Amino acid sequence: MAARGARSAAPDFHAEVDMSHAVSHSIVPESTLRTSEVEAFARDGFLIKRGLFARDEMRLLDEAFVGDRAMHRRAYAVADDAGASTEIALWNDPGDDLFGAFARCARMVRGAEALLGGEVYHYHSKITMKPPGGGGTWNWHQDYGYWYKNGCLYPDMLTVAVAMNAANRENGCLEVIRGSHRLGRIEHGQVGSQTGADPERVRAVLERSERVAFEAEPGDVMFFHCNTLHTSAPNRSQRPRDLFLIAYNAAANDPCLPHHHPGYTKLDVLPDDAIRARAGVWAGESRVFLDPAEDKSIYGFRRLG
Ligand SMILES: O=C(O)CCC(=O)C(=O)O
Repeated sequence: MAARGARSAAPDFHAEVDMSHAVSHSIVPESTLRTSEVEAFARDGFLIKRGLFARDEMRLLDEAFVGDRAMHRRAYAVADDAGASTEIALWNDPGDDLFGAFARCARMVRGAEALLGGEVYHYHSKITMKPPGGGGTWNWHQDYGYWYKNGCLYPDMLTVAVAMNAANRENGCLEVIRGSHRLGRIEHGQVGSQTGADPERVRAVLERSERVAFEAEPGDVMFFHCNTLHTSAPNRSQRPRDLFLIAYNAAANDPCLPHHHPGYTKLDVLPDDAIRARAGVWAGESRVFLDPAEDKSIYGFRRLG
């Protein structure tokens, strides 16, 4: 069978993979995911892995996040439908520092490959921040509501959300609708300054489906499909709520349009111990952050730095 996205420089073995059935079984022997977990992802559109990252690894990440001032200076705020703002810093190149080690380590990449059925590359990384007593709503959306417009032809993409602090409904944890990836792509339009899913459609889906809160401890992760509807509420607590989100695209799904995220770029996968080996290694000013002015899928932003 010819590989889809054939102009991709992806390795040949993808020619054997029919991505439309990609989530039904694992072809990635190095993955630590069990077949039952791959099946759960195919059924539910998400998979929660508790403690994928150890406490000491999360302490290193927290130290980097607090200490790396560039991350905060280059963050920007995006308004929700109620006029409150939620904050984000985003970059395309995973890099070779501690943040890059999380995005490139085998636990993450091989997991994403097991769930998407073949090689993936790093599409982008971001940290979304809701400070104590603040932060707005991420209105209901599918990530593919954004990424479709970027020329990603197939929904063979996913995001891994890494909880950086304890999260529950009070501080605005991530919430998903079980099975909503099977709806296909819903119409998206402007909601506040965000791209949001058609609110009428979301209401109807919510009446019929289970809403699941990703209540988490640091180091817990949720893999979720790019068509899984998700949201998060403002932070009504006195604790921060920060989420490290790493998006992967199937190598065979090289976007057909140039846009503000990369096309297929071979990912140099690191062993899992690369995180501890990069303790205190932060890219700082050398990281190239996305300038939100380049992002056509948001309708306004406010620079924070
Ligand atoms: O930070 C969150 O709660 C969700 C962020 C999100 O959905 C996104 O960046 O696409």
